Amino acid sequence: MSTTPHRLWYPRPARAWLEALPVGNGRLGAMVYGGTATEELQLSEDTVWAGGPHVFDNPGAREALPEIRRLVFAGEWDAAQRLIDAGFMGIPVKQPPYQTVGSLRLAFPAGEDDEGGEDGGVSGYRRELDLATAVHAVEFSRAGVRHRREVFATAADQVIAVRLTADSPGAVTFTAAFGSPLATGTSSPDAATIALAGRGEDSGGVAGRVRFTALARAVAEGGTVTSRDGELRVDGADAVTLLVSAGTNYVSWRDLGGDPRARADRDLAAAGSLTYARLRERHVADHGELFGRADLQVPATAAAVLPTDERIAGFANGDDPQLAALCFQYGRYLLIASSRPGTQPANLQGLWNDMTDPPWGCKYTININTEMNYWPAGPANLLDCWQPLFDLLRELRESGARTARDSYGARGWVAHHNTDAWRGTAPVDGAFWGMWPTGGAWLAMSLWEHYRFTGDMAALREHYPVLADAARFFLDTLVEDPGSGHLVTCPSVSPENAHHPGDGGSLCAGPTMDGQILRDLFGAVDAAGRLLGIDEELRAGARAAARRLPPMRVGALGQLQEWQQDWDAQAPEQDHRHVSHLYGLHPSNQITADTPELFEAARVTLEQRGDAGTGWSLGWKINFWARLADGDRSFKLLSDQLTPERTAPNLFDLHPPFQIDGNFGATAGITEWLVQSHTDELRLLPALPGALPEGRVRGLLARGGFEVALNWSGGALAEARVTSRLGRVARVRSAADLEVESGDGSPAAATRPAPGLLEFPTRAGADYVLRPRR
Ligand code: FUC
Repeated sequence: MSTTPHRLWYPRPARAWLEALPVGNGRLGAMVYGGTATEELQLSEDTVWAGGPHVFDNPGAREALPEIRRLVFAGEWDAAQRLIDAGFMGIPVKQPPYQTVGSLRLAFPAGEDDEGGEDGGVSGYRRELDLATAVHAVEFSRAGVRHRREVFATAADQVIAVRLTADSPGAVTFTAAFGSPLATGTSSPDAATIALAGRGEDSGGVAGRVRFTALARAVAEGGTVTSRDGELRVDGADAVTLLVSAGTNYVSWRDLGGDPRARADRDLAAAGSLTYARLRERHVADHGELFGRADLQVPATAAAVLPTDERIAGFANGDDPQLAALCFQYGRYLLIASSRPGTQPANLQGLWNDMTDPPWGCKYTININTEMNYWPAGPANLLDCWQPLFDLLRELRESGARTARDSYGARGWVAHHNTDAWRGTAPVDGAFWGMWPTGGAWLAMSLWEHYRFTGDMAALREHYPVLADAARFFLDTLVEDPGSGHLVTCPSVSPENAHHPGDGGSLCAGPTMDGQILRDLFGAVDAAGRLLGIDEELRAGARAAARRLPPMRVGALGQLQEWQQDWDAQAPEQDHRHVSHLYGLHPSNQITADTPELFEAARVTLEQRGDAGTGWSLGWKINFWARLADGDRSFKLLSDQLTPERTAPNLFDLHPPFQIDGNFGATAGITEWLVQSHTDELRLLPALPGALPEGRVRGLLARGGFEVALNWSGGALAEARVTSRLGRVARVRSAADLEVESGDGSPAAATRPAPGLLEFPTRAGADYVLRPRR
């Protein structure tokens, strides 16, 4: 099979933001339109937020809590909701939004054949984004001159670089200027540079205190460069490198003491000391080091050469399976571009945002969305990209300790369903959506997942306090349910779903998802504390509390109950997009083929909910069906996602509107077709869709410290190569009966403890080749 390049391409410029293509270095990003007469780089910087450092906690919350609990247990949900909305919600009740930097716009002289402002006379146009190099390129001819423009955002040198060239001398002429809804001024600091200064807006009574600066500097070969009153002019150059930098005063969630201009100046000067060729080389190497760690190849059909938007429109025809491989790599590309060590985590739109008031504030919704963003980090071999989430968690431990103390009188830390640049942890958006205390705990499970993939004890030691304090909060706040006697969260919700009509119909005690998350959290704290040899008392408490959590239950319809009570059949929204109680199926491992009744109930639940949903809801269902070992149904959910209704021309997932979680959910789901390790066994091709009979993948990571490469053919495993990083015993499951030898050809000592299970010791650093027994 020849290697298919991973590229998005189009025969015309973008006319709208969702046709433009994203580049990003984790912090600084651009949406590139690829125009010929004009070009727009719509810019984002991940610390440009409205508002400023702020304490969101409601001072009356703690006093209101006993009565809120009483009302919830009494089934007086509407009254409970009124009390929560009046006295428990954060102040203000909405967290401030992430905001756009603005745009850098280039204008080129009109083409000779131009009529009525259209850029006529252009031929041979193509724009593309190469995911392997993270370079955007545009090529076209006009008036006998071939133009090429490249754009990339480099993490190695912290700028966006634009290179404009033409195949005839003196043919590069343009003006460039910044525009921004948040501008406080534009200027020309020197003869080759323009500057934009701006400020984040006030929000809900919180003063806008983020200040930012963007700079653009032209370095021309031949021709002239001038800058006046915020406009840059390049005349008759052979080639031009345009460098864009940006800085803000954001140092951390409670420190705005940075100097935006100094940051932007420093980055521009450093990048400006390198040639374009060198900047590009450093960028391609840096990106490639991450991107190249994994690859998925399936045979390309004729449809694979079509423009990307046509491929999306035609995916339902079933003749373009390679688009699934492109989606897999696009999610990896987007995570690399929006989440690098030292940056903010990927938000609801990753990094890219052209609005001052984007949907849901483009924040961190942590009742599914932010978690989903990071599902690919382990399996798709992007461990480094996880770091911003761990930094966020370290900070939430601090801000959430105040909420735990002031709103609940508890130790530890808590975060509800949403957070932001200011690390807000109080409940927000109203009781119906926001009264969910388990968001921080779910997010914190990523720290334990990191250990499961890496076995990294130093990281575990560093992360442990976040996990331990998350558990302490629940040890202090779980209450005994007067009905069931179990230890439950109260008040809580099963994210965003109502069990009864009425204002307070979402409020409840001990929803199934909370029990599942806390079972995981307590288990992780117990296991981590044991590995580190610390905290025996906390561990014992966590074990005891875990035993008293409500069990998962099968309801009258054969479904997994979403709540302790069998309310599912009467819930007002039977097809609700959240399927929170299947957390136990994915991402957790509490529901597997080893718990057959729950496994079947999870399947029944998914059938009852139906396949329809928002982009991220479909993304989660791709993963659910893969865990249920139904590759065809899982593929069908990807197909439902890959329609013009749910996927934009630029392959951004649509809620709608654009929300990036669906992209990451799809990438994670595709890894689940090929390799699963949630039970600490390596499952090879556990859910291979019939639509992908041939293919190969390399670089997938599995829990236990394994890296896996696979070839398959005729829908069956041909060969697997397992690299052991930690030297642990490998337990491998596959449909075929396998035999194993060491990568150097020597036999490996394997046993078959159960049908379909092969077990063998490994050495750290060694490879093992597995093939079906003949
Ligand atoms: C949750 C979801 C919505 C949306 C929002 C950002 O509230 O229920 O569908 O994704 O997050």
